[in-house]
Amino acid sequence: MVDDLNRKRAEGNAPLDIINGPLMTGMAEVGRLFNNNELIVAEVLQSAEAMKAAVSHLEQFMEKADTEKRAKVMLATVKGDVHDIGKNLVEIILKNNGYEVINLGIKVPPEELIRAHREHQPDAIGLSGLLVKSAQQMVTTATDLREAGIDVPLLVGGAALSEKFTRSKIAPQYATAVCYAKDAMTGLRLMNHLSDPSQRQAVLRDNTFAGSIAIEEVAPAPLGPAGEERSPRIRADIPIPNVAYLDRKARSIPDRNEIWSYINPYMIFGRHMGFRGNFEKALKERDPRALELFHSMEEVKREAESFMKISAVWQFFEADREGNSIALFEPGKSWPIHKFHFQRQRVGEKLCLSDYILPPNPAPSSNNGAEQKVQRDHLALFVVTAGAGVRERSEEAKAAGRYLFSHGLQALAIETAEACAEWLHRRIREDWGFPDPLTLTMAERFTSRYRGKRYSFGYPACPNLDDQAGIWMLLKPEEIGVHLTEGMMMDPEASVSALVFHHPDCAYFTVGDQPDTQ
Ligand code: B12
Repeated sequence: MVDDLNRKRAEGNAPLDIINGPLMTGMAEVGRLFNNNELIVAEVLQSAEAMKAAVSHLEQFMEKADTEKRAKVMLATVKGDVHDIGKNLVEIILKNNGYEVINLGIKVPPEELIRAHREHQPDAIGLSGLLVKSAQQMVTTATDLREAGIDVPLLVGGAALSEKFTRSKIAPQYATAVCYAKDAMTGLRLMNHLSDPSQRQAVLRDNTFAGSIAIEEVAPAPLGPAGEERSPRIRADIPIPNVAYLDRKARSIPDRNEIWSYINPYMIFGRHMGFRGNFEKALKERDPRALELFHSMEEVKREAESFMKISAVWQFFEADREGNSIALFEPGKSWPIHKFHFQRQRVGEKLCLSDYILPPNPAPSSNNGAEQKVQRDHLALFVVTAGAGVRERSEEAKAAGRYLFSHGLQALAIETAEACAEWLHRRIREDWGFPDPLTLTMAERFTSRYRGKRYSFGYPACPNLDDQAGIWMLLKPEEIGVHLTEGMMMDPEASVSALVFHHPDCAYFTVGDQPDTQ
C-alpha cells in the first residue's frame, strides 16, 4: 500500500487529496458493500486498519493545516453505564471516514458532557448505552444539554434503545435533532448526511421533535390482579435435591480454554464479527471467510491468554417461596437474610419465578412457633467476570490502529463472561446431583436442554435491575473485582449475574409491562 501511496504522490497528488480522493472513495465503497450485506464487521474493521495506516503514512508529508477533518463528533456512554464495545465501534468507523472523534469514555454524566462541549465545540454528540436504564438516562441527558443551551444534533444508539423511544421520549426533551442509529454504519450515514449541505436540513427536520408525538399509544385493556397462587403449570410435589455445600465460593478459573469451549460461536462470529449464516458449518466446509475469521479470533485469544482473568463467585442458599417472593436463609435459620420480590404474569400461565421453589419438607407446623428441622429447597446465585484489564488493553490497541484486535478482544471478553456463566451453571447442576448426560452437545446446552434454568435480572422474567443490589449484598462480588454502578450495571462490562433454579418445569417467560424502550 505504501508503494501505491508514494506513486500517487509522485504523480503530483497532495496527501490530503489522496485521503479525500481515492482513500475516502474506498471507505465509501466499504460502507456501500456493508449496507448491501457484502462485507462483514470484521472486514470493515480491516478496511479501517488500512485507512489508518495510509493516513499515518501520509501525515508526515502534510502541513498541520492540511489535516482538517470533515466534522467533530463527541462520543460518550451515558451516566451509570459501562458499555464500551458499541461506542468504540462507532468511534473506529467515524474516525476512519474522516471525522474527528472525541471519545469521552463510559459513565459520562451530563455535566461532564456540557463541560466537554464547551471545550471541544463538537458538531454532533453521540450517546451510547446498553440497558433500558441507560435509554432513560438519555432522556435526562438530552434535557440537561438543552438547558445548558446546547443545540448540536444528537446521535443515540444501544441494544435496549429503539427509534420509537428516541422519537417519543428523547427528542421531545431536546431543542434540535435526535437521530437513532441502529448500528455504527447508520451513525456514519447520519453524520455524512448532516455534513452534506444538500441533505442536512432534511435530517434535522426529520429528527427534531415538532410539537406532537405521531405515535399514539393505544391503552392496553386493563388486566386483573396477578395474585400470588402458584401456577398450576409448575409441579410442587417433586423431591427436593440435596446440594453438595452451602458456603460461598469465590474463585479465579485458570483454564481459559475450558471456558472458551463454552463460547457460543453464533455470538462471537455472528453477532460481534458479523459473519452471516451457520459459522460452524462454513468452518467445517473450509469457507475462506470463516477460516480467516476463526484464525483472527485465535490470534486474539493467544494474546488475551497473557492477561485475561476469569473469576466467579457463587453460593447455594436455602430458599422458600412466599407468594411471589423468594426468601433466602442462612443454613437452618428461620429468619430470612434476603427476599427477592418477583412479578407474576397476569395472563396465560400466570408464571412467577417464585413458583420454581419447592415447598419445604415437611411443611413447618405452626405449633408454638418452635424451631423444627425442615428441609428447604435451594436457589443458587452467581456473578462471573472476564473483564479485568480489557478496557485498557482494547483502548491501547485502538490507539495503535489495531481495530480488529481491539474489537475482537472486547467481544471475546463479553462472550467469555457468558461462556463462564454457562460453564458454572453446568457445574452447579453437577453439585445439585444431576450432571448433564454425556451425550448433551454444546448446541443443546446453548438452548438450555438441561434440568432447570438460569435467569438474570434485567431479562424479561425478572426485569427489575435494582434487584442486582440483593445479589451484591449476598455474594459480595467486589471480591472478584465486579462493582455495581449507580445504573445497576456491572463494572467491568464483561460480567454476568444470575439466579439458578433446578426445577424441571422452568421456562423462559415475560412478566408485566416491559419497559417502553423498544
Ligand atoms: C451480548 C449481550 C450481552 C453481553 C455483552 C453486553 C455488551 N456490552 O454488549 C453480556 C453477556 C456481557 C451481557 C450482560 C448483560 N446483559 Co446483555 N445482552 C446482550 C445482547 C444479546 C446483545 C448486545 C450486543 O449486541 N452487544 C454488542 C454491541 C456491539 O452492540 P450494541 O451495544 O447494540 O451497539 C451497536 C448499536 O447499538 C449501535 N450503537 C450503540 N451505541 C451507539 C452510539 C452511537 C452514537 C451510534 C451512532 C450507534 C450506537 O452501534 C453499535 C455497533 O454497531 C442484548 C440483546 C440484544 N438483542 O441486543 C442483551 C441485553 C442488552 N442484555 C441485557 C441484560 C439485562 C444484561 C445484564 C444486565 C444481565 C445480567 N444481569 O447479567 C448484563 C449486564 C452487563 C453489565 N456489565 O452490567 C438486556 C438489557 C435490558 C435491560 N433490562 O436493560 C438485553 C437488551 C437483553 C434483553 N432482551 O433483555 N449481555
